Amino acid sequence: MFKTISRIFAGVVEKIASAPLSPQEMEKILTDFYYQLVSADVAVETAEAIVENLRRDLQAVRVQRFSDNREAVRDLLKRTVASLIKTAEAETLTQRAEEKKKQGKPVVVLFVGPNGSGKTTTVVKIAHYLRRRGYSVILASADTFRAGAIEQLETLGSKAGFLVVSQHYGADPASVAFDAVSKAVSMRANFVLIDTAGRTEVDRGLLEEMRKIKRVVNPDYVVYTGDALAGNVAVNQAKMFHEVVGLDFVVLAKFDADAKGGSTISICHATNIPVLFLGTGQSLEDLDDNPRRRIMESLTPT
Ligand SMILES: Nc1nc2c(ncn2[C@@H]2O[C@H](COP(=O)(O)OP(=O)(O)OP(=O)(O)O)[C@@H](O)[C@H]2O)c(=O)[nH]1
Ligand SMILES: [Mg+2]
Repeated sequence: MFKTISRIFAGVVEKIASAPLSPQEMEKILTDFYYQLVSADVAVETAEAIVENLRRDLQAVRVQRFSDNREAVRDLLKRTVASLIKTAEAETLTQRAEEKKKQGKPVVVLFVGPNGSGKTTTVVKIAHYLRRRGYSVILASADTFRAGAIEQLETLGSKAGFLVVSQHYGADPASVAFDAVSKAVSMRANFVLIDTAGRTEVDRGLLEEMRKIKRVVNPDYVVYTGDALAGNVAVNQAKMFHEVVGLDFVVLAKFDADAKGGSTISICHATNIPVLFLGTGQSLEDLDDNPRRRIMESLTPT
């Protein structure tokens, strides 16, 4: 995980800390660093921000001092990345549930994202996470589009012991979501997690449908499930979803398989939407509720 980025970071630390550098030598190192980041799936704007911040911080504390001081350079670089990523606390969800409980209402969370990014798996993992913290959860299968999608959620969800609200293929997803919310109100469930169909910028109808679901159920949160493996494309996809439907949080699935690491950092930085969880595998437990710690730890080579 994050092998490439952590290697690049280790390399730049070594170069900066191994000898006193002239301003020209330092500039050359920073330029190389920039190109290495871009080749590891870091979005251009994010790579620029990392290099700019590092340049500024190095100047602020004077370069000469870093000769043979790897620890200080490493810390500086980590702080640079830490300042660019934005994460959220999972307690946001549970606190909201406590508030809504008083009103006799569930917290409604709508999951959106591109095809195959990990939405359905993430929905069930988060349901499991919330249940372990004492909250009841109902799932809604609002992907009435892709063949097999309803069965997939029903199988995963009911195996884990959740009630899955569904209709037939071709049914209006907003109506499925509405049913699930009504059911949650009558059962006094704490959460309704709505799984939706994967869509891209060319699926005009599907994008409009996503807006309709939002209009009908007025979710507390819209969560974008992004694929950490999608590289630079992932950043543009997330921005597009944000424009069309408005996002509150990002969950980055397949973090375990992201050998480069660039897209994770870039999605955090470029969308400016906080990351709530990281998906770290295919089983129910593979969900990390401390994305900041996990990302920062991954930056150090093992
Ligand atoms: N390694 C790994 N695989 C994951 C993770 N999350 C999901 N997957 C896998 O990614 C594949 C797609 O996951 P789904 O949950 O079906 O994705 P989706 O976004 O619902 O897909 P569509 O409904 O077709 O758009 C499955 O094989 C999952 O097991 C993760 O965090 N790590
Ligand atoms: Mg799905």
